[in-house]
Amino acid sequence: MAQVMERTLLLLKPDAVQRGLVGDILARLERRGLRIVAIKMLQMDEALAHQHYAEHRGKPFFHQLVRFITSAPLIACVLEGPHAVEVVRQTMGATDPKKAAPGTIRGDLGLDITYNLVHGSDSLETARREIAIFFREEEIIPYKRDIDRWAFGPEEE
Ligand code: 3AN
Repeated sequence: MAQVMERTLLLLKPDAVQRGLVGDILARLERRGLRIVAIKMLQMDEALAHQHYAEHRGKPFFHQLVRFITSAPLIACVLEGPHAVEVVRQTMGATDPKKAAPGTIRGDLGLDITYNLVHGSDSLETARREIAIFFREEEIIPYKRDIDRWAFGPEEE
């Protein structure tokens, strides 16, 4: 059966970098079977944060969120695989780590709703918009792995 291949944006937020959890978090998603097709470290400035979090402008937590996300470097990556958007969201756990299920990234590693370690696109449409904020097309490297047929199922794309 043909697989629905998707790309999604994952941010390892400043708290993940500061706490030395980058490897742990990426390992969980790699072990799940997803393929990293782009990755970089950067520090977001206010303009980029406003663009990325445009949907939250006006909400009471917006300024705190922008202050946090711009406060230190983060890692941005593009992950690819069947149903990647849903798989990443599910592996992240609920937005509020207090409510996130054990076994998820936030449920295992987080406590606070602002310092919640990761961001993942919430739909395919959002993923396209968010990936374009962080990566130029030539920074995304399409490739196949020998294990893809074992991780993705018998047929890719
Ligand atoms: P998610 O990161 O799970 O997609 P969103 O997109 O609803 O959640 O929220 C984006 C970010 O805004 C969250 N990761 C969190 O840091 C922050 N946030 C969301 N809701 C709240 C809230 N009620 N109080 C404080 N911060 C919040």
